[in-house]
Parts: sequence; C-alpha cells; structure tokens
Amino acid sequence: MIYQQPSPFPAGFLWGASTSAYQVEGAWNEDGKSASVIDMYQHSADTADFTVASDHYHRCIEDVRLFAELGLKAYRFSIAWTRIIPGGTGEVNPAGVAFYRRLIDELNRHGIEPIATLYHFDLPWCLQQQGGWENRATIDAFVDYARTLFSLFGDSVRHWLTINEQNTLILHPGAVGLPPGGVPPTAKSLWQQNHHMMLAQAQVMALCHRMLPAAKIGPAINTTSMYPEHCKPEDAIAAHNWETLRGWSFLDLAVHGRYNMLHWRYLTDRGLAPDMAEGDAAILLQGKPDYVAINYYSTATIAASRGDASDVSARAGDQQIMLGEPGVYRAAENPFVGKTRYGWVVDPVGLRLTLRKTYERYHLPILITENGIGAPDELQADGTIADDYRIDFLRQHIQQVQLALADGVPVMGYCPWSAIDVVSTHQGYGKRYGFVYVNRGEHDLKDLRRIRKQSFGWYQRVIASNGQTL
Ligand code: BGP
Repeated sequence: MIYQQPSPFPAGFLWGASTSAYQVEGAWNEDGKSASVIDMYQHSADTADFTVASDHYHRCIEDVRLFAELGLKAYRFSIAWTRIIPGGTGEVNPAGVAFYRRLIDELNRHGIEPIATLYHFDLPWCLQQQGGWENRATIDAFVDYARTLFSLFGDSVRHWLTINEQNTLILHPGAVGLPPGGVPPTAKSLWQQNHHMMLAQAQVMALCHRMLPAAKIGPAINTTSMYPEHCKPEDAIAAHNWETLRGWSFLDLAVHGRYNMLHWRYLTDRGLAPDMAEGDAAILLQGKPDYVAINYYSTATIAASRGDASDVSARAGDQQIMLGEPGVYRAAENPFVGKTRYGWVVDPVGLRLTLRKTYERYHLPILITENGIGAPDELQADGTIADDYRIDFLRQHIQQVQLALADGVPVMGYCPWSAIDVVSTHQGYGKRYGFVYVNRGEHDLKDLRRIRKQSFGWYQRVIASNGQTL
C-alpha cells in the first residue's frame, strides 16, 4: 500500500535502545552477585567472556549521560536476578538493589523511560542446579523475584517485560551456551520448561496489574514472518507451520492464555506435550499483557520438508542454531533480501509485515525491543567509527515502522539493539551493535573507553526530529 499522505511518528513515540544485563554489565561476581547459567555455561574460548563485558556496572552513570546526549526517550535493559536475589529465592542483596536504583534514578532524571526486562537468559545457576525451569519450584521463585522488583522499583518503572525471547531459549537452547558436559536438554524437557515459564509469566503479569495498576507489562518474543520459497502450496503450509510453531504459539499462550491448536497437535503427535497440573489452564488465563514486545532481526524463507535429515541445516553456519525439522519445514534461500556478513537476512519490509500480522492477531500496542545489525566496527586512527552500514540498516527499518504506523499499527516505540556495544553471545566484540563503541578487544580490555560512533550523531538527529530527519 502506497499512501498519499505521510504519517508522522506520534508525539511520545519511545525512541530508545536496548541492552541486557549479562551482555553489558560485567562485574559478574561483585557485590554479592551470584553466578547465572550464562556464567557457568560453555562458550567459545576465542571470544570475550561475560566477566567484564562493557563494564556498565561501574560506568552506568557515564553511560546514561551518553544515552541522554543521544536523546533517548527510553532505555530497555534487563535486571540480573542474580544481583537482586543471589540465592534464587529468599534474601535480597542490598548492593544489587542499589545498582539498579542508581541506574533507574539516573534514567528518570534525564527523562529517559526505563523499560525493565525481568529475565534475559540469565537464570540463577543455583536454581538451574535444582532443575531450572523444568522444576515447578522455579515458577514460584520467579513470581517472588518479580514481586520483589515491583515493590522495589514500581514507583519509578512503568514499563516491564517478562521473559526475553522465550522462543529462542526453547527452540535454540544452545544459543545462550551449553551446559557443562555440552549436552542441551531434550525437546521433551524444553517444552516442559516452556510450559512452566508460561505459567510463571501469566502470574507475574497478573501480579504486576495488582501491585502496579498504572504500569504496563508484556512478553518479548523474537518475532518474524516466514515466506514460502515458491508459490507451491506445500511450501506455504511449511512456512505457516514454522511461523506458528516458532512465533505465534508463544505469543498465543502469553496473550490468549491457551495453547495454539497447531502447536498442541505438534506436541502431542511427537510425544512432547508438557505435563499439565490441575489448575494450570486457569493460571495461563490470568496473563493479560498490556502490549507485545517484539525483537525483529530478519525474516526466513521456508520450503516443504523432505521428511529426512537433509531438512536440518545450521543457520548461517552457526551450529548452535539449527533450522529445519523433518516433517515440519526446511530452510530455503530468498533471492530478494540482503544478508549481513554473519549471514543474517536483512529485510526491512519484513518488519512492516511482521508488525501488521502481530497487531491483526493480538490487537495490542507493539513495542520493538530489538532490531539492529551486528558488524565488526573498527576504530580508525583518527578516533572515529564509520558505521554507515548501521545507519542504512536502521534508516530502512525505521521507514518501514513509519509505514506500519500509516497502516494503522500502534507501534509504541523503537528500541534497537544495542544502546552501547555489548558482548555478542557467540561472536564477542567481533560483532558489535551499539551507537557507542566500547574500546576493548576479545581478551584485551584496553581502557573500555566510550566513543560515539557515526550512527550516534545520526540517531540523535532522528530522535530530535521525531523521525522526520532520516
Ligand atoms: C537477541 C537477544 C540479544 C542479542 C541479540 C543479538 O536474540 O535477545 O540478547 O544477543 O539477539 O544476537 P547476537 O549477539 O548473537 O548477534
């Protein structure tokens, strides 16, 4: 649809940027913080670990000042459960509370809306040792942790996100590292974990509404659209299979509180259906998100399954992210989209399509909580970082957000990944996303100095003009 009247970004649009605790903070064992699964899992020894990361824990005031200079209206970050309740349950750690209090107060002082994710991949290791999400006790632990955060920070945080990319955790468990021993959980275990996370999430959303009636809370799922490789009907079914099993099934449970039909058939057919306790169906119905957050990076193109092992392939050569499933779908190439140097599809129009579909399905406002391009940005001898490719990528995606707004989709805001360079889980600092460069190598910490990239000045102008100067 080509509109004759341009549709400006609404006043109050949340121009933001994102990070997560384990990728930005460092200080992995300081001030009472305990280890999370991320700290204990196996990762490549060739890339940076998470112990120092971008040292945001020690530099958060300096970083927020940079975010204020950038003009951010919102900052989406995550809270490390292991800092707040190091034992997973029970005692609250005052030093951890003080850190987030400092961060949140500084954001509010600069008029930057804090958007807090309760849990971004970093389950306390002590809970993992007791079975992690497979253990129903983790549900109660998560609800207690959320209650603690709502009572500690509910006065100054109005936007909350429950679990980051639950679909990534379940569908690609190796994406956040492998447990000691290197064997990921079985599919049966993962779907049981998924069920428990959904129960926890539903209770936390209901709790948020009871404790903080003015606050808003929602899930954050990696959401995308799938194209059939050809106009072959079987390809269309395969694309729909995967769009449903990879994305909608997670959001349907979060928003409607019930299992998606196709998803449930898939689970029962393959012996993967979770055990449901009495009362679970009623608990799932308690969850009523105020908005849906989406992390959008790329689309995928799908062909009909051939029903054998050749359906499975590694995404862009990354053995931790396997695509394809016999009898469900296989990944195909799309000649109409670009690719990053890491093989991730670049498809700005796909963002508009995804926004339309998400709104049509849920009728809830949408917050874009991640979108961005990873690249090995280089600090030049003159002290600059010329990330013009990032500007192109973000500009094209923002244009599509504007078109989605014209389509009638209530997009609340745009928080690209990432506000500042963070550790990429698989590629360390060789793959950066930030508007602010962090001067460190994979293992050489250098001086961790903050340097504004070219994209910093560009995004500053975008925000200052409320999206009119792109
Ligand atoms: C998302 C995660 C983020 C971030 C991002 C980029 O799935 O929510 O935490 O890691 O992907 O991924 P990567 O660093 O692997 O390129």
